[in-house]
Amino acid sequence: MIKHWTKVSIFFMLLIVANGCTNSQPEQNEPGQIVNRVEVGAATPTPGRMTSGDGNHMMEPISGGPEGVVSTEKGGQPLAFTMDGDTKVFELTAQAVNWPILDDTVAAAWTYNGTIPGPMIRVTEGDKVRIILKNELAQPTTIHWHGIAVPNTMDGIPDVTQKPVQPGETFIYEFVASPAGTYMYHSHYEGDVQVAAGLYAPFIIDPEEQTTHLPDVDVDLMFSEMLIKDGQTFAAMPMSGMEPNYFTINGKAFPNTETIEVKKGQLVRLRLTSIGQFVHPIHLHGVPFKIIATDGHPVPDAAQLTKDTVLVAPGERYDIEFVATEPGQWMLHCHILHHTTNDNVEPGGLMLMINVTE
Ligand SMILES: [Cu+2]
Repeated sequence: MIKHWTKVSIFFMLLIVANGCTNSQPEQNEPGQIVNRVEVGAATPTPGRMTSGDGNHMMEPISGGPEGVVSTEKGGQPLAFTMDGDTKVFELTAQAVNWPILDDTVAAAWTYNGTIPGPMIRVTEGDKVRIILKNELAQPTTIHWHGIAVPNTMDGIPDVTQKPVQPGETFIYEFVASPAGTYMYHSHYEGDVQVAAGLYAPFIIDPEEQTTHLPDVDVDLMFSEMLIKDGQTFAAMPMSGMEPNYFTINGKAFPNTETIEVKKGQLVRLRLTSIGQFVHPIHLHGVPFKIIATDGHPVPDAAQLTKDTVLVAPGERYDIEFVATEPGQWMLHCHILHHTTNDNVEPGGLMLMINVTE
């Protein structure tokens, strides 16, 4: 009798196990998800560390690169990639450098690949991309793909969607680039310090099929701020004692900002991006412009405002276009006029020239 019940029990146990197997879900292996390359931390209910918890930490000076070595590189330049099957593979190294924002003013900076902004990642909508981040900073970091529709595990929020990438560690991000538009990538670990220190860069996704007129000149401009006093660099922020005294376009303050060269009659697209912690009403001299995209998304023709000034708040992108009809040296600048100074001396900061020639 006992034997019989044992047999019945085993039979039912096997039935339950078999049933469990047939009901179990197949393993998810969606494109863009990390595939067992790096251990990803389990999600926790605590919010990600967007700001420094320790107030004193924010006030510590940024540690620069090797003493006496000042970068001569240009920021925001297109990053080369290699192909792994149908995936475009990009490599980024988070590293400290000494970054000149003016001929006589060098900031201590944390960067991607040694420049402010970091290198531009530019791909086509639908491309599979893999970004290998190596952290050579003295502290943890992560990357957030601002505005891009990435899988949650690729979103770069420390202790929520991934473990922070510790000094010396490598982390692999992988996703399908979508939708088309003007985006950026930046640190999301103690962002108030790390973004201000220079960990930001442009990310452009071109549409698969170009439906609008392609611009003749296409320039991405990232606005930020810095606080440099007594030869030390601090993370600028809207907080007493931490207010910036330098303002940068693509990592440089006027007159070291890039001059945009344009031929008369050319269509110019400027991708205005505020990555710092202050709002910047950007004003164009000479001709009005149309706002053709907001935060990466195209604005329908009938809704495109014609303006000469557009307020770009932290995190926002405005793609503006205009035809350069008048030859001359035309200025683009922030209209909070303190932002056009270098350490309180005018002219400086958020200004650049658009040189229109015949
Ligand atoms: Cu401004």
